Amino acid sequence: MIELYSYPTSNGQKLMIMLEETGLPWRHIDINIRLGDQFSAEHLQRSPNNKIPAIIDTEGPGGKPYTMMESNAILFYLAEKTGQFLPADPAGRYDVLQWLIFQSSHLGPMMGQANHFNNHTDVQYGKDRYTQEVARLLRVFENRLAQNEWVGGSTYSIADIAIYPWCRNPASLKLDASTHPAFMRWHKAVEARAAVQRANAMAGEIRQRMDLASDTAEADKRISLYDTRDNLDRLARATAR
Ligand SMILES: N[C@@H](CCC(=O)N[C@@H](CS)C(=O)NCC(=O)O)C(=O)O
Repeated sequence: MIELYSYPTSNGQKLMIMLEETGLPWRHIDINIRLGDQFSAEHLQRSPNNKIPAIIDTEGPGGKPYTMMESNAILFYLAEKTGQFLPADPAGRYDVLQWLIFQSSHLGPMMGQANHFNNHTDVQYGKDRYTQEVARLLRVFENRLAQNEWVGGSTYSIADIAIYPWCRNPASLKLDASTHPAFMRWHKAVEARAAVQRANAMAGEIRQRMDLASDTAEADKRISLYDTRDNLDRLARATAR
């Protein structure tokens, strides 16, 4: 059984898709990042960086429970565990690994910064810098897909699973078939997969449940994900010896 400690953000959703794709038995344990659950002592044991998602595989390596953080490392782990969505040949594997790291070190962080500056600040410099960088990265991605059916090459892989939730809504990224035809072809193919559709539906339900919990919680329990000034103190309090 895979226990997924998460919230259905893009990084959470990619693991829901992978778990549905592989057919592994799994369950979702709500970590409400809008209520600060990521700073609980229990969650920090699973995810020392106070983030979601994390997993516990109750039958990990050697048949023992195994705990992991970092969504793309988890994708890699689940791919190796099941022998799915990661090519067996070395070149194919490294192709997938490159695009997996492209997602976690470029696309994800830059989209996060663009969202922050555009929707939560008045800082024009930050808005321009990150909006332009995201547009550039999406052009890199379009160029890749113009030459390959899937991100990693000729087969659907964990690289597609890692990137898709970040691009679920092409219109919000100003992408369409006239400017990004290869992306739109890929997006349609990903969304045609039954596991992706199941995971998307589940993500909607889980988000509704968790957002209701945080919206109805007392005001002093809620935290703003866009105001990180108290996060060092939160971490220090939770890990004080
Ligand atoms: N590189 C990490 C990023 C994880 C991450 O940034 N998680 C966000 C939600 S998508 C989070 O937990 N935010 C809560 C916080 O920063 O307090 C991964 O891929 O797992």
